[in-house]
Amino acid sequence: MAYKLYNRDGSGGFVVEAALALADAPFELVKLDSTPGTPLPAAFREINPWGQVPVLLTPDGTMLTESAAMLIHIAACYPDRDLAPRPGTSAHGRFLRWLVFMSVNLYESVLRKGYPERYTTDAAGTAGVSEAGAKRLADGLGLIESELRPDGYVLGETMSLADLYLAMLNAWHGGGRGLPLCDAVTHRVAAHPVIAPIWQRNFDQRLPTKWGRA
Ligand SMILES: N[C@@H](CCC(=O)N[C@@H](CS)C(=O)NCC(=O)O)C(=O)O
Repeated sequence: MAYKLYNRDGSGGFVVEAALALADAPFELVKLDSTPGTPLPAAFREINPWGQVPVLLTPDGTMLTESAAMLIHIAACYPDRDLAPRPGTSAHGRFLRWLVFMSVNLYESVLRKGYPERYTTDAAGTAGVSEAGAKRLADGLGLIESELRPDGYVLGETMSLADLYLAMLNAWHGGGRGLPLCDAVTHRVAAHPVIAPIWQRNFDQRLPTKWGRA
């Protein structure tokens, strides 16, 4: 039995697809006909009542939403692939900290930037919400930047699924904006031999920076 991943190119399911590929897990990708930055077709609510991608159906048919939950689950299902530190260690605590930080604070900031009308009842105030979302994303990436070491990854010397998440957020942020260590991680993730084709299909058309090939 295989996993089934619902996503649209350029959206947050990128990290889940890349994690499944790193795990060498069998999966089917269901690509929705929808453009990033727009609401998904109403019919998709039959699969996810919250109306968002990614959605992951596990081999036993369990339906998961929340990209961070999917990454934690995949890492736990494939412990020999070293996608995350071993549960119960301090390194795993740090892995959870940064993954949840990025999911709760930074992914959410991207949504504020892209869908500001959801975050205010003031129709005249959407530009401000969008601007504040962009600033919050920049601030959060700046915090991660301050913790990174040159040639390092989110957890130190070893790449983990947290770096895939950082790379995706930083690519959405744009790159070349005073975050050289985040940019370096993004380039290394995008150039990873297993991830590169997935990255290119998701982001090359959509984003001006051709990550991984600078
Ligand atoms: N907290 C969710 C956020 C998912 C999310 O915001 N997905 C976006 C695509 S990147 C989406 O489905 N946008 C369409 C919409 O919100 O209507 C997660 O981490 O998976």
